[in-house]
Amino acid sequence: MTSTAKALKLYYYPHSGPSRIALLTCRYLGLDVQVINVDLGKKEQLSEEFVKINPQHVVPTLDDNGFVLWESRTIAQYLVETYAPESSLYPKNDTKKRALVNQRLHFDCGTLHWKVRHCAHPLLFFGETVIPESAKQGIRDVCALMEVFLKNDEYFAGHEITLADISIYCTLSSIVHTGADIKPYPLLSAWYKKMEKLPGWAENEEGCKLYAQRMWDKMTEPY
Ligand SMILES: N[C@@H](CCC(=O)N[C@@H](CS)C(=O)NCC(=O)O)C(=O)O
Repeated sequence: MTSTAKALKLYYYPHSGPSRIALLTCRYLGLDVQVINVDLGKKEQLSEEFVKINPQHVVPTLDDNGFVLWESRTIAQYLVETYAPESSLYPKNDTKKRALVNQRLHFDCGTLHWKVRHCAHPLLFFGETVIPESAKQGIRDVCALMEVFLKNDEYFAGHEITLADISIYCTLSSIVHTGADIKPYPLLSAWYKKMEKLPGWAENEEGCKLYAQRMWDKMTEPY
């Protein structure tokens, strides 16, 4: 781990979609953050130093002047509530709007992220060399569902970008870079293209490329 001092520290690994959710939220809000790389490939998360900070040893982990927090979407919510409470990223005054953002964040964490993991984990951790067809079907199913979510709204929780978009984008882009095709879903594809304007987009791309390469290194046939 390498570091230079700043109040806000983000323990981060670029391949990790959840890490990128926290980073892109910082970038969107223009926060001055010290990004500290924790190389999961080298198991740096298990170092005594990091486990002392986060006994669950996961990235992303935020350290805000001694206040330590993990879970990417919780970090994103905390950052908006603390540093930009008026931001439309996480609507404050309209409980219905905020509830919709929350629902989409839980959808990302509990559904989309798990579908992506179902593609990745057999290869990354269990010696498989081909993404199971059931996992690819899971991605198609969840894309079809997201197409429905976008039927009436330009973004995932209304007509403005919210944390839901950042979160879903960081998760989905990992598997798109690996080879999943979202062209059959026109609304999702159009939304995905719009996300190129996100602050920190290039950093997300960089991380996705590393993630995809790690997958391709294990794959004996294309996605
Ligand atoms: N739900 C968590 C997931 C965090 C997570 O599992 N991070 C992985 C990388 S994507 C990690 O740090 N794994 C290392 C470990 O469990 O030791 C979040 O959204 O932050």
